[in-house]
Amino acid sequence: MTKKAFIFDLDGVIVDTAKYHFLAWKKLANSIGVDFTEVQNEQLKGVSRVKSLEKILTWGKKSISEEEFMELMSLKNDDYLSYINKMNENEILPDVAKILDYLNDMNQHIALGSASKNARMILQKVNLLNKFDVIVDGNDVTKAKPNPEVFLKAATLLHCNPKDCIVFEDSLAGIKAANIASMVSIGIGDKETLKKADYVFNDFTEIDTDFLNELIKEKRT
Ligand code: B16
Ligand code: MG
Repeated sequence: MTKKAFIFDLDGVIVDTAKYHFLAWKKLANSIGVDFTEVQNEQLKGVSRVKSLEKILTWGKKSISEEEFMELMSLKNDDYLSYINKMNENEILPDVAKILDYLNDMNQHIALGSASKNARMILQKVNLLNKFDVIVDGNDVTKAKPNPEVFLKAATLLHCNPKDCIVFEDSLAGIKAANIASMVSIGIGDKETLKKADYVFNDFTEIDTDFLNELIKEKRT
């Protein structure tokens, strides 16, 4: 049987760092007189740091110099890292570790496909770094999700056909990227937001081994 590659997004899938991104962006935006809603925040999920700030500036109709742009990105990241530094294994989302172990026991490939430049540090903090065969993060790609570069790079590194890859994602941008790459897309989160996914679950506690076994066995042409 062909070995499948299970590609996990990080923020919002393995750990709930999405809430820390939200807090840090909100604080930064407010400091320059811009505000945005939780609904707008959905558009920041899965997209790069640069793209996120560009969106916030567009929402606030602000234009700033290149130098200020770099300064704001660094302020946001410093604030975000203050949350990350306090993370530990207790912040791994329910049943994620169990599913990683099961896929490992079933001898499947396991990869990370994240837009975050802080991905390795976060995995280290929650003690999951050694669970991944391959890590592709924001330092390895030039095109942000919904461009499928991050997932295709993981597939290439694992010598896997994209059709044999399964992506777990919490963002609409990430689901679109998986679909464009012809991978199986599994949304983790809200059914309405992620309706473009092949399957959607609220969280990993809803995913059982029967479902995983089906994905492992499935032959896609
Ligand atoms: P950083 P993911 C993404 O991670 C986040 O969802 C997104 O909100 C963030 O802007 C992006 O990483 C960049 O993160 O500032 O740490 O480089 O969901 O693709 O794992
Ligand atoms: Mg995410």
